[in-house]
Amino acid sequence: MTNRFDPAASDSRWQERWDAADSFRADSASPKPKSYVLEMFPYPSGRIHMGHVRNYTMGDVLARYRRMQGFEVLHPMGWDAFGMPAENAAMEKKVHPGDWTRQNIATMRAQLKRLGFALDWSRELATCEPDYYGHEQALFLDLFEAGLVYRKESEVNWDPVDMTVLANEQVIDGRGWRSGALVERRKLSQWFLKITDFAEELLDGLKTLDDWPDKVRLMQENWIGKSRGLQFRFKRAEGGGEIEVFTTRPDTIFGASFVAISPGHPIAEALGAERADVAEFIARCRQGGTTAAEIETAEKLGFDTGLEVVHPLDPEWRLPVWIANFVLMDYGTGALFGVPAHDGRDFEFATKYGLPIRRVVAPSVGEANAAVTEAEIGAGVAVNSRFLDGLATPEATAEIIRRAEADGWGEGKTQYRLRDWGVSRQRYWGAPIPIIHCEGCGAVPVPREQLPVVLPEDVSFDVPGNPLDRHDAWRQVPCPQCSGSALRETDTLDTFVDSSWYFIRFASQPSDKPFDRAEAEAWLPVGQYIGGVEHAILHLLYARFWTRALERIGRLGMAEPFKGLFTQGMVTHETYRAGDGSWLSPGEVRRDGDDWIHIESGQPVTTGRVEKMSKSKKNVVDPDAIIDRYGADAVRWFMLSDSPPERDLEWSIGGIEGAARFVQRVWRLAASVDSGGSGSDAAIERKLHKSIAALGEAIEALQFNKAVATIYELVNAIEKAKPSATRDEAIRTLVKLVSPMAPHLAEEAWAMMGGKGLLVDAEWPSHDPALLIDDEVTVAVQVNGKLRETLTVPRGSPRDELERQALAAEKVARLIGDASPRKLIVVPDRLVNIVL
Ligand code: ANZ
Ligand code: ZN
Repeated sequence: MTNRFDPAASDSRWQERWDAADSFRADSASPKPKSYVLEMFPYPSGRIHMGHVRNYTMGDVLARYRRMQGFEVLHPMGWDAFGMPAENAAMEKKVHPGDWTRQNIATMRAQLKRLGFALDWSRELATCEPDYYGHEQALFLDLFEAGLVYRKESEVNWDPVDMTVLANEQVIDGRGWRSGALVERRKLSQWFLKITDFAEELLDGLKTLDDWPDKVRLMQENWIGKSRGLQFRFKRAEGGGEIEVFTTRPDTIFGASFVAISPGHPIAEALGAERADVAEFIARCRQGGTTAAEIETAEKLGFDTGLEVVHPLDPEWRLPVWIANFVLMDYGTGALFGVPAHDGRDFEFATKYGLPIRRVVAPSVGEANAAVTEAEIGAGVAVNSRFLDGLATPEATAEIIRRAEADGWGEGKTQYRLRDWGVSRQRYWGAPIPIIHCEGCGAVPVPREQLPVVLPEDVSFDVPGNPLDRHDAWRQVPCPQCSGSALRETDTLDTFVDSSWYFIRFASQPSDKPFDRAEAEAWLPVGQYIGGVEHAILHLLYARFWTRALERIGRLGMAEPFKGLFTQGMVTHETYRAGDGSWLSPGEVRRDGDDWIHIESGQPVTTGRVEKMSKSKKNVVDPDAIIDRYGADAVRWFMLSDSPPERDLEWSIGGIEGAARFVQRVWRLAASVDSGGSGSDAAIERKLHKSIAALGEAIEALQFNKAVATIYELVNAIEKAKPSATRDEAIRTLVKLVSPMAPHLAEEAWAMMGGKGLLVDAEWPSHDPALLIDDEVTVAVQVNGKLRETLTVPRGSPRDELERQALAAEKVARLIGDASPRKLIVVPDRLVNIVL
């Protein structure tokens, strides 16, 4: 029984023991210092994948380590359970989104439990349950009352065949993903959160996040996109009216060759109402998706309105007004002046429509007349710009802003790329927005006592569109204000809202309110947050915003929700293809010498690139099958070992088998304890203390591969050592040290060695700093102050011993010859200087 560790028997035994002892329940009232370790909660897509395993193992090591260090640890798990895949499944498989989601949660929860994560399951939550989203609705109303929520017309992707709104990710190459129809942009009244009110704060706050990766901070900074510029007005040449524009390059004002307005600009719309050709053009612009990227890359389309404006610095200078598809309505003023020589989009536009291209910036004054062959977007000096000529870009910019302000035709302005957050989704499987629309009273909040607004269960997905729109029994309600007949809002909240505050609800979950402030503040901010870099922008920005919004309305006393952030790399795997190009899964192929063979057909297989595990490439490895074969600890160990955690980890059979063998090596050491050794072993003792120190440092820094390497080294050293009491003690400590990574093995070994209680409750070993210091020192030997030799001697060697060795050293003896030293200076452990 003791010669092999048997995960099949052990894993579940210890999981049950931890459960029974409530080992991982986080006590908010505990007097211990608190530590909140959180991994980004999963979307319940069906099954756990290796990426989850890697992510959660990292968090688990940290959580278990902190717990052993004496912290009260909060390490929760839940489900980001609303979202489109559930509706797609409903349409394709005729299952209710709720059934599909809850089934997936059950499967994935069971899978996670098999990995033995130290999670407080008592705090598990699923965002699709009314006891979560009801509180979210209350928070939404809090923000609504604080003026941080508003409604406005905004464009959505409209599928004209399926007659439904599409999410951006459902628009593929400008077409609806199911119908294949060309997508149109349509205006709908939608709900927005005022994240732009926090743009400066969110930007500033980034500076305080020292424990975040620089790249994530930079991505957020770019997303917020602060730019300084000039907002000013062009007078209409026809008399009456102005067109206001925003520019970040006022210095290029003498290079303007046209003014462009968005198809949604009021002037464009007014023209469209009068003229069929304008209306037709605007309609053409509306084709294609609503993403900024799509608008950016779409072919530039323009329409010359025939209107003109006057240049603000030259009353004689007229500029044509065009309607252009690349001008966004919700940025700046929805209008710009085009400078083809110095802006890529303007260059493309001017080239296509034969508009002038005039250089007004050059590397030097001497190059004022160099030809412009492509847009030169960088800074330089102003040329062909009248009174600006010769000024460097920043000075020219400042000068124009100064004049505009002095003469009253414009103002310097800070602009952010960040837009308000549109949270309306025309979907069923989301949190209903708690608003009732009444013809007389307008948009009325659902009274608090009527929350949660629960999603109706009896819906069908036979017809495209949002089933809530067709559900009259649910929709038709009396107006809370006038009691007249009114209709519920049928839009649901963006699922990013759900994930913007779940970490607060984990910390505190009373039933009568979203969270208790004091309890939440006892845990927050999250000490260490771990997740994929794909969430570097939106999720983290929205969660930061939500936290600040709660702070502003006096609900929570902190500005930033996540103190430390770590983004882990992906799990990758080789890909395989059959002769006909179809993908093959790892289970369908086998190795044959240096080649791979398709097991079923015996045909050769081409191996492809190592890529992120994905269903479409069939290069996934199912965690369950691997746990069945090797046990939880081997999987955990492998997830931590081969690569730095921020980098990709390539899955390999060799890797998992190596991990499984290592688990057995530790087991054999544990089994060898008390096999008769007595006496001490100073070398092993030092190795142990160095390992404890190095391991702690590695885990604190989340360098799990280094942590693993430290343990490997320690195991190697112990294996080589002769039996001794020190060795036995080192093995007992080793078992504690591996426990955050391989907790089942560690418990089993601990029990076998006669350890008391559960190992999870043991204290983390401490190291003796004195033992970190090497016992040998290098002593310099100088002759007349010049280094001639070095000695390696035991630390603390006596003076006369140092003198003797120094004088006996070959080089030194040769130098001294027959002379007798006048003086010998000895600095113990460091230096012997012989003065001749
Ligand atoms: C003149 C100009 C000259 C510009 C030049 C750029 C280069 P960022 O930096 O991202 O804030 N712009 C203004 N409003 C716009 C809108 N609604 N849709 C699309 N583009 C718009 O972008 C600011 C620049 O984007 C502005 O500066 C304006 O073009 C354009 F050599 O004005 B610029
Ligand atoms: Zn009413």
